[in-house]
Amino acid sequence: MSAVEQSAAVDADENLTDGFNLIIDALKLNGLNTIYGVPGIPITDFGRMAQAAGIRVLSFRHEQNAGYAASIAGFLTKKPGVCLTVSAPGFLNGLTALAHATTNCFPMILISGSSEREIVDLQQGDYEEMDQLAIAKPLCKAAFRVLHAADIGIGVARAIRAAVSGRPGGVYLDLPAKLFGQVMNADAGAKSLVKVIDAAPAQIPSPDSIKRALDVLKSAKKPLIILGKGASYAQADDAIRSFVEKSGAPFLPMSMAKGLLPDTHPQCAGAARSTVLKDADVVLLIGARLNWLLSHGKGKAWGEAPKKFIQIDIEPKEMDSNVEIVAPVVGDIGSCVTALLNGMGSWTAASADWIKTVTTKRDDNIAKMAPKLMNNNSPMDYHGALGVLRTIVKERPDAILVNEGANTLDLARGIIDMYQPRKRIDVGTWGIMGIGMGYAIAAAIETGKPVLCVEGDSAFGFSGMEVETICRYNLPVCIVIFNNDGIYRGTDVNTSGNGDPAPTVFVKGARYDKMMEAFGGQGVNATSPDELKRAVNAAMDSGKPTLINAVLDPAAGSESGRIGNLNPQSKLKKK
Ligand code: ADP
Ligand code: TPW
Ligand code: MG
Repeated sequence: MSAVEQSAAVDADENLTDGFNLIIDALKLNGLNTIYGVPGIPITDFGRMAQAAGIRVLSFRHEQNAGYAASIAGFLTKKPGVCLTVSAPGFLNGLTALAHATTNCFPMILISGSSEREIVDLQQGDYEEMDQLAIAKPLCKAAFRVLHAADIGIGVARAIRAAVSGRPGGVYLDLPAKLFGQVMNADAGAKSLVKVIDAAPAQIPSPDSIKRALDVLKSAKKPLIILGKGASYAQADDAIRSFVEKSGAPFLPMSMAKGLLPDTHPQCAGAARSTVLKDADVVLLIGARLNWLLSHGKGKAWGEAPKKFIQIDIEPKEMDSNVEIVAPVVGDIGSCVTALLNGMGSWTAASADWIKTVTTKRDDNIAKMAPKLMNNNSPMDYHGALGVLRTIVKERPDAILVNEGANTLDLARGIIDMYQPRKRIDVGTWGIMGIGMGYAIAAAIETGKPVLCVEGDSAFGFSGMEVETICRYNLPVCIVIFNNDGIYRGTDVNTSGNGDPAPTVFVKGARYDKMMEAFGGQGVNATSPDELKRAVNAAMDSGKPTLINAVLDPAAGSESGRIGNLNPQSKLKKK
């Protein structure tokens, strides 16, 4: 026997542990107490053992939904959300969510079982063979593989640090099947575990960058503060609010930053978006990228007036990504905003004229919208249905709102005011369909708050099977489906004459509420705003899993909601 074999040999009397237990211990040691996943070879027993050891294991119907759940758990808690998948196909199903987490700067760890290295690397056709590590790498922030039980502690620690430090993102952790059963001395195993100290260290901005930013902000006649989902994520709510209020500047919340300060705050410019983007002279970005969602900081939406940009972000490479940033402030948002606040001294708030222009515009827009929101049409239009939901969210400000669709997304985002931080979660940077049920489940699990999902009928379809999961765990989730018979609208016709439906339309008069009833939840068919209001309130009061099929006029939507302009157009004449 060689020395290595000798040391690996197991003494019958020795106190032992194994890969299964070490992974569980490593997760628990670091406060990762929830796993979202789908069981199967080689992780079925791992799920059972994790559950027995006190980890909450949420078993989904599809890995993509489990992955989205983990990603938003990361956003809501600042701890990496954990998703657990089986090899090859399960891994690939979870990978979309890992890429989504990375794109959205949410901390997440995708843990996947994998086949044996020896067989995968020789491409000998193992069960669910795939070189998962190589495939994951370009789609996430970091990717690691653990081959020895003694390295599990380090592997999990590296995954956690990579996910939450600096700009948060998705991390892949590859665990080959053999690792789970690997045995080692229990004391040595316990010693090999790592409790990560200060996983996301504060990143203090340089004093120069703070001074520069304050000088630029002070010079502004028409300042604007844009709050992004990085600001929500940072959980620096009080500092942000104090800073915004002291500055006196109007603020514009990006979708998932709504509620950081209430949408009804006197400085909120949400309903005067085009005015503030066009006319502002100094724009301060806090945890928001100048990507497509902000028209890259240039072009028509930003008007003719020259602008100076100040940007706060933890990622230095974000600066100057689209336009020149005259005052980059690199650091974590809590530290940066606090430093700005401390440096403000006796601040002269933004000019009264500018605030008046913005609030007048905002109040006009809100007044114009008001009567539309009060209609009681049947079948419903978006405004009638959303008018009701807007009031319900106002009355229940601690509920979490999940929102996806095209018209259903754009109109709900504009109409439903949010009052508290991190209460609105939606399609994010990619405008992705399919986050709905995964987000709803994680929001209920992580926060214990009631969840209201406002879903386009198409959007819902991407994750609809998870209504069974919602019923199985008896979660306080109320799903409202804006059923307009299709993608954008239900009125398209196929001009070919072959009898197929047009590509964007679904079965007319579908009853999604019956899906919920199939699993013992509450299903309701609502045909008017009054019925919708009653059904949502009943669901929120009872906390029972509920699905409301809200019957919308199939002609109510427009192509691609608010972003129809992004569709390429054929220059040729239609035949
Ligand atoms: P939105 O879509 O709301 O505009 P983005 O996802 O584009 O927001 O931008 C979020 C930004 O916030 C990212 O550039 C990310 O690096 C940054 N960020 C995330 N967390 C922090 C933090 N704690 N401190 C500083 N910046 C952060
Ligand atoms: C993963 C493309 C954008 S919006 C949408 C699709 C399919 C559905 C819109 O219809 P819905 O809403 O939900 O019924 P409404 O109110 O306008 O009728 N695949 C993915 N992501 C995206 N964004 C698409 C496709 C898309
Ligand atoms: Mg629809």
